[in-house]
Amino acid sequence: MRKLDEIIKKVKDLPTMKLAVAAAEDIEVLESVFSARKQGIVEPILVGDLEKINKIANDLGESLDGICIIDEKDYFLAAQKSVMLVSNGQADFVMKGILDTSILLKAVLDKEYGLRTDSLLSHLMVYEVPTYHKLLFLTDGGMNISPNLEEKAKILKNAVKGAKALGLEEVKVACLAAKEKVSEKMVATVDAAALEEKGQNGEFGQGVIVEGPLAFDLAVSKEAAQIKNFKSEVSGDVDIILVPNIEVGNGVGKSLTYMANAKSAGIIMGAKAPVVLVSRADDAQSKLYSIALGALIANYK
Ligand code: COD
Repeated sequence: MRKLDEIIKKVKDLPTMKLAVAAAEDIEVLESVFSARKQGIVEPILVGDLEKINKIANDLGESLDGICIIDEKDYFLAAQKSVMLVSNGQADFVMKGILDTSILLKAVLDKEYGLRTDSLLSHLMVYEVPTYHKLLFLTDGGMNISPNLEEKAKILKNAVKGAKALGLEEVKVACLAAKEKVSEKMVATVDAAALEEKGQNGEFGQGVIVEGPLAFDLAVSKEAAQIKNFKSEVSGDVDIILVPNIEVGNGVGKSLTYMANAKSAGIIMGAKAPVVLVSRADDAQSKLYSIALGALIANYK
């Protein structure tokens, strides 16, 4: 896939998924949800301030007829109720509305009603970068702060699942570091080499090629690899970039968005259901891409 629109196209042919929206009273959140509903991608359940939801729908010229709304002004309770809709099977996945990310993540992680599994929850972004020939996954720049090797392996498994949900049969992974040689002083290089070995042992499944450590230029540019005489099966054709910590992931992602005009979709993987985690700065189209990504993964068993 080259464009995020292709995710929308793909998901339109799949069964409509029920989406619980936590604190839905936000114009761009509702605009994206209405658009996803019209395209048959989701049937929303809006949890939030009914009065504000009504007003926004009115301003957008949209009807709320046939849409289930749960009136809840408190953000913590809106997060809790939305997550519970998923854990009790009334919704297929959940989306962050106007509330703080941490409020929703804490509800998702709740031991009683949350959506925890044995795996680690992690953030996965998909970028459509004008200068790159295919969609690029980036993980984890949004949830796990400083993962150890075992956690990185779990984050990578979540990302591979996301890539396979999009239909990729062969998945090329670069484990990012500041250089290609392993240095005991740089834990990112040591972990990246260990992940490459795990990949060679088949830990991430068939058709998944993991290389590391790789600096960013070698991950995305075949020419850079040739100039540096670096032999690689993934250079210049990477699908997933696994970053060593949240700061690198956040910085790379925001650079793509603000300096390279990339479009993006974002999601939390590893829970019982996908969690659509949009940023307040995202426009309605970007939020729609994230909803479509969530619906695609919710459909993927
Ligand atoms: N996957 C599974 N379980 C987890 C995870 C995870 N990624 N993180 C925590 N847990 C479990 C723990 O094992 C524990 O049982 C419980 O949840 C609470 O753990 P804490 O105390 O470490 O977690 P919290 O509630 O203080 O914080 C969890 C957050 C995800 C909120 C925290 O890791 C965080 O703030 N991450 C960064 C989010 C962020 O600010 N992103 C910035 C860009 S959007």
